[in-house]
Amino acid sequence: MAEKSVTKKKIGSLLSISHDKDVDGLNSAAIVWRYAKSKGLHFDMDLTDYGGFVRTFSSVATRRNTLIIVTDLGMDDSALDAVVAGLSRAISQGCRVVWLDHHQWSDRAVRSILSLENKPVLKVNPEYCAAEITHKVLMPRDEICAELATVAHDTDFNLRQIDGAGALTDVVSVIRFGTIASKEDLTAALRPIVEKLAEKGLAGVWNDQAKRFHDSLLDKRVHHYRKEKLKKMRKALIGHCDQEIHERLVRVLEMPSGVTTTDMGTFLADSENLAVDGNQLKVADLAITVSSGGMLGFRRGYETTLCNMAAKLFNGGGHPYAAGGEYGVYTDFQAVCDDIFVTLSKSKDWVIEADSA
Ligand SMILES: [Mn+2]
Repeated sequence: MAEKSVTKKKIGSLLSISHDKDVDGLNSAAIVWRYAKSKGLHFDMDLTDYGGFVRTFSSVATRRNTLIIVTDLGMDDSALDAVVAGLSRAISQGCRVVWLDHHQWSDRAVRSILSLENKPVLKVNPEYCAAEITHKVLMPRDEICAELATVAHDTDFNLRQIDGAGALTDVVSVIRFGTIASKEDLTAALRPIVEKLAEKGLAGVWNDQAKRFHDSLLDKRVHHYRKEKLKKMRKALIGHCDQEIHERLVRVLEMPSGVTTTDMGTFLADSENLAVDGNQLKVADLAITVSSGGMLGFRRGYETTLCNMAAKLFNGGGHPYAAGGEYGVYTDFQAVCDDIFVTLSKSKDWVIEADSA
């Protein structure tokens, strides 16, 4: 019944909406691009982030006879009405919706998407990264898609076993931070990278023998970024604040601009980075970064703490190994540390007890 009310015209184009923040979002979009090519569909792409949903999904309302595939984005519940309105309009104009993700979804958000017309598909599985889900659902037998999924998994689960995957993470950061400074459109800036990934996989951008990018200017920018990043992380470490709470070492740092929380977390988990002024610091059980806007990042050095449970005490959430929360705008870093320590000392939910392991 519902189907008949929808304009019956063949799908002729594909719109990929994916996350602009990391390799998982990019590779998901690249897999969707390969799928579009295999089906002979005209391809458009919109890379976005939480906070950008209203803009992205309002523009979706102009679409006709388009397959809309959303990847690596959970539902931003505060934008749910705008998302549903945009998608409903598009569907009434002959579009179909496929949403593939691995984040936390509220029951209400799931119901809203599944109650759309024209047989929406929603697959959410937190066990995989989004590119893996996209690969399995759209192009399970395509080898390049399989590689793109593996590369994304390496970065999303922070395994760091594939050199090109780590380098690609830095490319996303270089381009992201670059467009923030120049106010250039991020989707347009990332498009050439995604296009090459869609054509040839990682080899489209990365020379694995020489361990460098084909694009020599990009390669230079990545090198420079890595050097600067390391300097900034070392400086941030010098200003750290440590406290032992429930027999767990908690370390709080101010997050430098132009560095991702994941990079900071990885840096802090390696004792080789922790020699400060001739002192060798211990790897912390829980590391918390405070951004200048008051956002908190949670990473752990050992499986002795639960980042998601710690983040929950600060209006946030995430995974046991990585999570985010909120403190609020601040001026006095020392006061922030004390506040965080007091809050953490009031709960043991974030501590994994040794005897329970
Ligand atoms: Mn992801």
